[in-house]
Amino acid sequence: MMLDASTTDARDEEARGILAQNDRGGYTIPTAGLYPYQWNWDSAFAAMGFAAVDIYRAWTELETLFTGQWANGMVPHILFHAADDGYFPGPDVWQGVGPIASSGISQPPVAATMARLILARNTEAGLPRLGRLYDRMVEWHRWFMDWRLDRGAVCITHPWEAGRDNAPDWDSAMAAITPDGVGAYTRRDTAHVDSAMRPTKYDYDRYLWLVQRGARLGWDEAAMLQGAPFRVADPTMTFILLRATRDLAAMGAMLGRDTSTLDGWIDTLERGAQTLWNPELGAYDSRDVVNAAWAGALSNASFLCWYAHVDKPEMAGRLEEVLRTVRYGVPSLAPSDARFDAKRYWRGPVWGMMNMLIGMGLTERGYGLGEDLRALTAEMIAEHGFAEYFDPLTGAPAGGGTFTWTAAVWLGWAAPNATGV
Ligand code: 2M8
Repeated sequence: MMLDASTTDARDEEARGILAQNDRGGYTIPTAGLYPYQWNWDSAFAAMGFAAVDIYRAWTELETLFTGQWANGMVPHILFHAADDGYFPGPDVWQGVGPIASSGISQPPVAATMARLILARNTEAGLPRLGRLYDRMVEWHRWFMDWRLDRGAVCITHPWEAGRDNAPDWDSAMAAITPDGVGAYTRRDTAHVDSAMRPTKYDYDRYLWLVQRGARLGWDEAAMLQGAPFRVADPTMTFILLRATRDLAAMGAMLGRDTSTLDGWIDTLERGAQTLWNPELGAYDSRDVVNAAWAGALSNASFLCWYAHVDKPEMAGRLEEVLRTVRYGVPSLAPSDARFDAKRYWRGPVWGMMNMLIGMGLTERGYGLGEDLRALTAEMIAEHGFAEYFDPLTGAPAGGGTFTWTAAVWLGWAAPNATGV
């Protein structure tokens, strides 16, 4: 379907309005109410969206994110800049040990890739800003290489670290946890969003149990590694870190830096990505390191392979199969999987930013499916608005509304007028 100019213009305007409305001065919240703080990968997407409007504001978004970087290089997944009791768990539960109140885990490092896209829009304006961020980005990537690898693949230590919170990828690892002593708590997310679209209490008990363990150990990575109860090698992290490290190396070369360390990391991560190939599933999958089990999940993260410039001929066929069963792009889980749930968060819905990363990769690798995915995402947003995520069968909006990364994806990639990717 071709989008008409008036619909496109109206959505452009709306998307710019959402970024402005969620801007808290130097950083952007994902959406008011449900997520009132700065989230790591949301912010990187926001920066990419801002670049279509104001290139300087785009760099500021990334700079604010890195003000939360810890001494060990980690960049937290949430920065609690200003107290807000609409979100749980807050800073008192996390007890982060960085320069500003934060969580104690990270999130998929899309920042270097988004920085490279922003830089390409205006290199002259961007180079000095990048020059100040570059070493911090390298230190963050080094932290992943030091603390998160298993056979070269990147592991998560908490479902929230992958950003795909309740994906079936973590089911075996979550089942092995007995969340004793977690205590009473009040969730805030289900006050904002229908609980059928959110993780269950079973999930939340385990999420909190893992947070409490980290806080008790002062978020000391060496201490947390001993007897680690949750460690899953994940395609989201592995493909995204591999891609981001390539982009960081390319930017390092532009700045005249020695990138040999980054080149070594790229080799390691390329080998690591191959350890995520599950021959039984015939696709990239998550690998539970503690319990030595495959997830058996054909997810949207499986299809990030092209984004990391990792080609496997079977994957295009797998993607076509999945796309035939849905309306609007890559669902977070293949509908043929018995665990598929069209509205429940990372167990079925379509996410605009995942469509973007997959689509970028496909286009870069010469697959026409990349443009198809862009057009489908544009239609989905034009018809159903700027929701957090969408039912892949009907497009019905789900989760939070007026969502930053959906607006950013529209402005930077999906919209007919977008020129950012
Ligand atoms: C969701 O995760 C947060 C915890 O980090 C939550 O549900 O409370 C995920 O979709 C995550 O990927 C995203 O960054 C965050 C904010 O949009 O929300």
